[in-house]
Amino acid sequence: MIVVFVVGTAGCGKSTFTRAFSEFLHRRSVDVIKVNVDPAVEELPYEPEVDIRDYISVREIMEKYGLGPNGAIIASVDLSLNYAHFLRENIEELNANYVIVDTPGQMELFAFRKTGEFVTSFLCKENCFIIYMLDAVLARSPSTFLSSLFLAQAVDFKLKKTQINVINKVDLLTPREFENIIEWIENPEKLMDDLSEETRGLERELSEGLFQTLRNFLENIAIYPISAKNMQGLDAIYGIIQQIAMGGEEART
Ligand SMILES: Nc1nc2c(ncn2[C@@H]2O[C@H](COP(=O)(O)OP(=O)(O)O)[C@@H](O)[C@H]2O)c(=O)[nH]1
Ligand SMILES: [Mg+2]
Repeated sequence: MIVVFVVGTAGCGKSTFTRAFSEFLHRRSVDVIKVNVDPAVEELPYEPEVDIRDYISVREIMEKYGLGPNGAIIASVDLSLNYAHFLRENIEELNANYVIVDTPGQMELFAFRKTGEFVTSFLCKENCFIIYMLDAVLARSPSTFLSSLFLAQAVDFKLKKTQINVINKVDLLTPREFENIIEWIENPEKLMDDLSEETRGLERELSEGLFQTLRNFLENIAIYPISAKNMQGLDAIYGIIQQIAMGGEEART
């Protein structure tokens, strides 16, 4: 069983990707299920086979603990831990080849609290992948691209699983913007040049410092451009997952 957790900032396209990638796998006759672990989501673009909302209701938590909507969302993500064993039983019973786990809208509630580390390790023992999703629209300038990469690294550092970085919504970029991003991925020096041009004074010094911190990382990672909307780039994601899962390597991509 291969388990893929989709993680990224609110609105980057995790749920849309969950739908798109499950459709992609389904068309290849791969047995796939979709798991929603976001207790606060109201509408999903797919029908999950396993759903935390069957166990937790944000509305009930608001009433029971006298919380407002924000407090109830935080509490409900934390309370998900108590139901993780139900999710695991449900997943095991379905015994699919691929499990795609769509994580909470607010990434920080999942990735940077105990919940994320616990749930990812509890639901997956081997062949676990984190698809870390950057939002192309939010990464169009050199400095926003660099800060998105820091977030990707922070998640890798926290969750410690095989992480595949993707940049979603490339269908919304102009050809020029798309070219820039591909160039920054392939040639970090170009990113540094563009950062120097974009920033001034202290900000430039800071961006140079941050760039140097990430330099090794930039030279060793791949970031796959995709569009969950029009299913572009999904074959590359599938290819890399299969390659790592079959090879059994502890690859860092
Ligand atoms: N154009 C475009 N829009 C996208 C893409 N992926 C997601 N969206 C849109 O972005 C918004 C947020 O997507 P959603 O999947 O709910 O994000 P989540 O919060 O990360 O689960 C929705 O309006 C989606 O239709 C994409 O690849 N291209
Ligand atoms: Mg979502």
